[in-house]
Amino acid sequence: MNRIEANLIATGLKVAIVNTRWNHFIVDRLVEGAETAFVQHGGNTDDLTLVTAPGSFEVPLVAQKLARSGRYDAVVCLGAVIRGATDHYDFVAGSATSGLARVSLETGVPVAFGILTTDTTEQAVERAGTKAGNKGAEAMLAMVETVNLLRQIG
Ligand code: INI
Repeated sequence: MNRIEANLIATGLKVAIVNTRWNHFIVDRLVEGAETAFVQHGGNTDDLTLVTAPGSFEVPLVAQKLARSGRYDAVVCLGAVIRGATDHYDFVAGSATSGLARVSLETGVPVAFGILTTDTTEQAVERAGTKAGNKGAEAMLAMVETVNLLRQIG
């Protein structure tokens, strides 16, 4: 069997990060996690561009513009939609999810879904660098791997 697997070397990659002003006290931790993971894997902070959207609902549109620009190898989207905080949780979380999947498939640029969707603020904090790891770091590494994987497939 032929196998294609990618490494996690971020050297030379250019990545756009989209974050949100909504729930910034949590999302800031995700951004830190993403940046740290990028640098730990050989990336240069100067190759990261951070773009701030109002809320998770707006993230797919911003990600689409960044992906279409041709300037980035991947777009890492970071946010937090917390059920307790809104009646329209399902709509915001649902459109962010399907919007980002669409952007990735339509543009061919890897787009990470690093938007936390949780019932409580506590659960979001746990996933932003405390008890349950840092989903921003995971999203960044998933993008490094995906970019390298697509390059290997050719
Ligand atoms: N946006 C978020 O990113 N997280 C949330 O938890 C949230 N809540 O709770 O409503 C939220 N709403 C704003 C939304 O993303 C849009 O910015 C807004 O609806 C304007 O289009």
